[in-house]
Amino acid sequence: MTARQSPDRPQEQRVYEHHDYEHPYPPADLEAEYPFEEMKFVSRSPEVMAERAQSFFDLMDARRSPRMFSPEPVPLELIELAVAAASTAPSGAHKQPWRFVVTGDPDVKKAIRAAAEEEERVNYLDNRMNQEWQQALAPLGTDHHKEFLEVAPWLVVLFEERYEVTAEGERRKNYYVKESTGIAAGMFITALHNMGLATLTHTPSPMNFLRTVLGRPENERPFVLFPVGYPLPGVKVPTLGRKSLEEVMVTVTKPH
Ligand code: IYR
Repeated sequence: MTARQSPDRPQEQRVYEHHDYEHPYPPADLEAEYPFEEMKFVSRSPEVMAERAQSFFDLMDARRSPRMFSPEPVPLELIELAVAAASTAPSGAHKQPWRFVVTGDPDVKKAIRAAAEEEERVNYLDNRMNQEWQQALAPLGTDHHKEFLEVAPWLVVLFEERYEVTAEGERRKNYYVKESTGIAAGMFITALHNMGLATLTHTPSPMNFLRTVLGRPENERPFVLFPVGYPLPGVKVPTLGRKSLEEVMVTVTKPH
């Protein structure tokens, strides 16, 4: 379908075209100092929007987190594209305070597995996770074995960049680091799922060992570890429902 035949409609055809802002953005003096450009935006018909909304929901609703991965190799280019997509995430003051550290090296993966299993042994077997926590995990059946850390072709460790270090070695503050990195994490998972790869949001705890094993600097703190690859054929996942829309969304119709 060419752009001309597309059912998407041009911006000018929207019903509500104008609003005269009292405080237009950007103010002229700002635009004189910093570069601005017109936002590109694809305007779509309600029918096309509904179609896309439904198919995106269907896609996302089919995402699951396997705990056994296939050793089948995955081209690094796919991981790079997922990271690039994740890195389009909005972030505090546009600081993009994240780093995706990627390894497929068997020795690095082995070291990560060993350290993660050691921590988890304490969590599960020495009850560092209290009873309530362990009971909450019971339906998932997780334990201290983390074999997937060696089997999955790629491990991607997402670090939050607590502060930036400039080329001159000076510290610059980052803002809303956890929120920004969390959004990037969600977009990474979405990008992987959309391209046909699987991942598990894994949080070995505590996970500071990842900084040491991966040789990352002091300003980076591990946020989440993603084994990435194909699910082991036939792998089982817990039968889980999802909260209904009524449980996760509230519409407010008048001021309180
Ligand atoms: N970090 C442990 C425990 C664990 C905690 C939560 I919350 C989970 O959703 C799953 C596992 C582990 O990785 O096994």
